[in-house]
Formats: sequence, structure tokens, C-alpha cells
Amino acid sequence: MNKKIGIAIPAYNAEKTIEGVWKRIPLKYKKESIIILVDDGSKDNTSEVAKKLGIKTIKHPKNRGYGGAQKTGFRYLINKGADVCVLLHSDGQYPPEELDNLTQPFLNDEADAVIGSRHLGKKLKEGKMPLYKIIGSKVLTGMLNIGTGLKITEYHSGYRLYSSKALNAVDFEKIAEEYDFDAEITLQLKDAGMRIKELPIPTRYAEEVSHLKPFRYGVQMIKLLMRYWGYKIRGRPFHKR
Ligand SMILES: Nc1nc2c(ncn2[C@@H]2O[C@H](COP(=O)(O)OP(=O)(O)OP(=O)(O)O)[C@@H](O)[C@H]2O)c(=O)[nH]1
Ligand SMILES: [Mg+2]
Repeated sequence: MNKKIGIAIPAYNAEKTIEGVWKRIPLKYKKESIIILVDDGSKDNTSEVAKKLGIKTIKHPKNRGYGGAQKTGFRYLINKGADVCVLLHSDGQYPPEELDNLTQPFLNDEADAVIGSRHLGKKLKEGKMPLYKIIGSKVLTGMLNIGTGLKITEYHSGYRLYSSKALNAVDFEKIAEEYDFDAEITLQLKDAGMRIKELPIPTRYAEEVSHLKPFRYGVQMIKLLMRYWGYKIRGRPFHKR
């Protein structure tokens, strides 16, 4: 079954890493897929580097945040007719080489969303994931699973794929603008009865700069759980907006 694949690359001050990521995207996706890079108000030459590589680029005049960058990318892909929207980070942390494996469940119509799980991949230390992130993501994942009754191995992975149908079903443009976008959409998809498949991916931490503020992120996860309960128990709207 032929599905149109779209790839959205959120990028913030990523001038040094984009070329490396672009080179690792298998040729067939460069030929057959829709690829969009969303420059989220970078201060460096992210857009210039991307355009020189021939990557279709949209630039946010002002930095919106990780979630905001995704929404612009997914909206572009859906408008261009993509059936499957892939999120591929611009810092090289998530391997483009895994695209065939991660898109397969959509081609077999086995899933509405796929999460590349580093915990399933089981090589966190070898991949040099900082210890505070290993502990942090396990604790927060445990908290969200206990709080929702779901069984997800990792809510915080940035390697994610969604069918356009699933994105529309959860009204993705109303979801959080920052890092909590990924965990929130996971809860929304589950709540909408979507099939989420997790597949193992390798972990890779190198010299890339992490912008994630762990404490702020932890608070966002607790607030997300509160909103989920407010929605489940009181029928309050789930979306913040
Ligand atoms: N930090 C940050 N990244 C953004 C933003 N908008 C888009 N991005 C991109 O979103 C992706 C994820 O950002 P990272 O800071 O690497 O976050 P992360 O990978 O979840 O966290 P780490 O595991 O700490 O690297 C990268 O490709 C960024 O370039 C933004 O406003 N802030
Ligand atoms: Mg990163």
C-alpha cells in the first residue's frame, strides 16, 4: 500500500548539524518524500545552510518552541498531501537510517503513530545519555503511566511518526508549544483510540547542545497529568488553548 511520507525537521540554531543529518537521510526519501525544515527563529545561519543544501525551509520570525516548530512542519506536510508525518530532529540525535523500520507499520496499516523508543533500544548508557536524563525520563514515564494507566516505554523520545489522520483526530495545532508537545500528543492519541506502536532505536548523545531545562520539563509533565485528570474526571477540555 503506497503512502506519501513527509518529514518535518524542527531546527533551532542548528547550522552545525543540519548537513550531517541531511547526508544521512536515505536517497529514496529525498526523491519520493516531502521534506520541510522549520527554522524556529534561529539566531545562526540555520536557514542559509538548509537552503544551500536544497532543503525546503520555513522560518519562524520569532522562536516559538519545539512544539510550535512541529506544528508548522506537520501543517505544511498535511497540506502537501502527506499520509505519514515523520519528526526528525536537526541535531543528529535520532538516526535517519531507521526511517524504513519506523515507517513500516504505516505501510502495513498496523499503527496510527510510531514512537522510536530508546528505552526499548536498551543502550542508553552506551549511547552516552546523561544519567540525570536516564533517571528523569524513567521517573517521568513511570509517573505518566501510573497516572493514566497507559503502558508506554518512553514519552520523551523525539523520534516520532504520525499518520495525518491521527494528527487531525487530536487537533494537533492546539497542543503545547514547547517540549511537552510530545508527551501531550501521546496521551491525546491514546485517548482518541489511536494505535501507538513503539519500536527500539539506538541512543546517541554527542557534542550537540541540549536546550531542554529538566526541572521546567518535570513541572510541565506534572501539569500535563493534572490536565489529563481534569479532562478524564471533570470533563474539562484537555487542550490548554
Ligand atoms: N531547544 C529548542 N529546540 C528547538 C526549538 N525549536 C525547534 N527545536 C529543535 O527541536 C529539536 C529538539 O530540541 P533539543 O533541544 O535537541 O531537545 P531534545 O533532543 O528533546 O533534548 P535533548 O535530549 O536534551 O537533546 C532540535 O532539532 C531543535 O533544533 C526551540 O525553541 N528550542
Ligand atoms: Mg536533542
